[in-house]
Amino acid sequence: RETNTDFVVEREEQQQAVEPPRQYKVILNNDDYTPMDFVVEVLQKYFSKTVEQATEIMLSVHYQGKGVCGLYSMDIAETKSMQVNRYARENGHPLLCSTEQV
Ligand code: TYC
Repeated sequence: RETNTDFVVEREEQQQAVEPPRQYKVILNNDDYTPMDFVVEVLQKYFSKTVEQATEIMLSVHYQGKGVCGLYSMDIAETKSMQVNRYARENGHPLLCSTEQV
């Protein structure tokens, strides 16, 4: 018969085994050719940024070399990165989007 104490020990073991989901940064990299307006459009379209937020991130990438668009689980981060790279290529721009584990 399961005693109340057994139940508590079992719950503690379960809780120790639960790890927080890993997060991944989606990164935009600077280049010399992608138009600033296109980068702002990408940040609004794929990362739900306002035009003001998107402009701030775009300028930070332009001056610092790269910048974070958002934090997501691995599958969402990789999907967004692939969608951005495909959209950029379809429009003839070299814009590179990548992911990094936090
Ligand atoms: N450096 C680009 C330009 O001067 C703008 C740019 C910003 C490109 C951010 C890529 O991820 C990027 N037109």
